[in-house]
Amino acid sequence: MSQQIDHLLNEDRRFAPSPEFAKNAIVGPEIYDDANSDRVRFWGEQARDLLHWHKPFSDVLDWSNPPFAKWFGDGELNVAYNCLDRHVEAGRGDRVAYHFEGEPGDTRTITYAQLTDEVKRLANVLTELGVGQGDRVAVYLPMIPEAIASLLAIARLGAVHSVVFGGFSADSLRARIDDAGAKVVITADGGYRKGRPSALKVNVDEALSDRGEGVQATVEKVLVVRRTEQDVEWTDGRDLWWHDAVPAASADHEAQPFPSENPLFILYTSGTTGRPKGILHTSGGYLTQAAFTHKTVFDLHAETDVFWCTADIGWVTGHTYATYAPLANGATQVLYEGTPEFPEPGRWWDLIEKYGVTIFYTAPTAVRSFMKQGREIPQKRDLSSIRLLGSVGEPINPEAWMWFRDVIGAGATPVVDTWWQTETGAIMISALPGVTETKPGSAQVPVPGVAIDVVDEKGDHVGNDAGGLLVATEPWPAMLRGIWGDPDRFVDTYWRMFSDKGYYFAGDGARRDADGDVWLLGRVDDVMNVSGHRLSTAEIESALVAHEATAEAAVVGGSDETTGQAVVAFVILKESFLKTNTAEGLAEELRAWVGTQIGAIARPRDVYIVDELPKTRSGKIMRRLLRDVAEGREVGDTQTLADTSVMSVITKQVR
Ligand code: 6R9
Repeated sequence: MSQQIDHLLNEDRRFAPSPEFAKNAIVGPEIYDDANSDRVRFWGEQARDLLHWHKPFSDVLDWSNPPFAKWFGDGELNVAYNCLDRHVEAGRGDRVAYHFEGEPGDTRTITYAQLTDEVKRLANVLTELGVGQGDRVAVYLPMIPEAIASLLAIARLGAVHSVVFGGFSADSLRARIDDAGAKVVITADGGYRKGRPSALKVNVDEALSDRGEGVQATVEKVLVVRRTEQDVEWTDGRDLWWHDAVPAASADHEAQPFPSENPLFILYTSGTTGRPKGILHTSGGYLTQAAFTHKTVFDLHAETDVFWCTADIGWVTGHTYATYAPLANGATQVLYEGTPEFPEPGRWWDLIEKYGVTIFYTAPTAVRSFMKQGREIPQKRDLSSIRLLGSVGEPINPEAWMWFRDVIGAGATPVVDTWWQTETGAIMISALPGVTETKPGSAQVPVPGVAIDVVDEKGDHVGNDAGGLLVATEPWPAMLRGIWGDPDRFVDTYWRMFSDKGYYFAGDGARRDADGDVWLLGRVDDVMNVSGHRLSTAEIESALVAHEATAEAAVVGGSDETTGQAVVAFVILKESFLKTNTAEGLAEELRAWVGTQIGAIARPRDVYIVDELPKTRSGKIMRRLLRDVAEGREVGDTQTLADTSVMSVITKQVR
């Protein structure tokens, strides 16, 4: 990491907003003073300005029982009403909500009026299926308009969605369905990826089958979208087709108000243990900060902009910036089902040209893979509609930032690097494009109304030109309200570390430069970041040891040119298996195994078969040393190892 820090500290390029951009910007520099003068008043004003409250709130923040916050606690609203009906009622029903493009090239233009209509019908169907306030509904869908409609219909009923990424396995889906106690699952026969129909319904069937002795699935109904027309198994009485149920339902549905703190969604994310955490978000605070950051960080002019966030709804970025925030702000978006490379590497640029995308929000891993393919590909398209670029998911290295600005942004477009997490719900650190002089590679400053700091292990501010841990020092509206079903884990994971100060511990390392701007340096815990997706070392280790051939396994994140980090596994095999198989064959089998256990994104790039793992005297695996091996470095200090010769054996076996 020290090499990386040196590199970052030498970064002295600066890009001030152009006068034209600043002149037309939604907000100016005064917003910081406004927010800093009284943070709580400021958020109260944002909530009133940006949202419709069925019942106005009088209390902005209740922080009397930290870390359990209540924002706008006595107010009532309906999240879907805010995203849909109010725009239609204000005469904006004909505005396009989504330009949808399927991977095979099918398209649909969906206006706010049409989406509202579809959501009302679906809300009636879900009501019929017994879904009401507080019930959990699992969503396992590709990036198609029905996915967006599902989230909104569930929210409309005051129920709670739990989206499971379509790339996750049946086992991962089962664990999430069970943890949340979902009553209904919404899925599709399949979706299109890389030119092929992938199967989804079959995973739902598997997740709901074979529950074992005495284990009752909570799922009563499965609603199935027909997308690929592949054959599916059918369970009568449980399964129903979307195209039978939804069009036949009434399009009359009045949105009821729910308390601001009514749960909106659970989203599972990897932590430092093998068990994913169900991050819980609620309604009013989440939607306020989502809408506020979308408007200010992306300088949204809703009448003219076309916004495209490339994230899948399986991740928090797809929740906040491909669904809730843009809809709350009445924006027009692009929704694309497939991968950037299909049918050929310029697909995304074609979409930008075709739909006149003005604001483009994606991940550094995508930018780096486009860099590899060469600038000729985007340069063949007309990308002149773009006026703002955004990055999220992992640190963006200065070279990728510059390439993004130069090649995609014609050397003139502002780039905002936005730091946030599933837990924070919305953007926390970012430049404001009409205000901030940007620096390639730095997320820079907290957004107005958010208080963050970089501190040492005791929680003391490190000052400028120093590194430490990133914390939030004050509650923020979109903050997670807990971990589903596990309040102790919530307190332990995020609030124990700096409990005397009451700070939220983000799990990221960061540095302040001489100006006090923040540079994110990656996770400080056993969480990896592969292509912007969070994966836990423990989760993959437990998948590996679940294979009959594995005796022991250790997983680390090794740096990777394209994906940021890559999963690297060190595995000790059971003797008996080595007698009948080759090490190479078993390594390949284990890679595939992790793919089926968790999902393709978790599949290790490398599986090294070794005889031993480096352990301390107390038996802890020293991943730091394995990371040195994975990255081809000189192995660091081995003094605390129980057996100091282990590392030379491992190094030999790997090379
Ligand atoms: C939104 C999202 C969160 C983790 C976070 C950090 C990394 C996200 C970043 C960034 C540097 C950025 N991260 N954005 N690191 N610069 N702009 O990605 O949520 O999937 O929960 O991941 O991603 O390490 O802690 P999530």
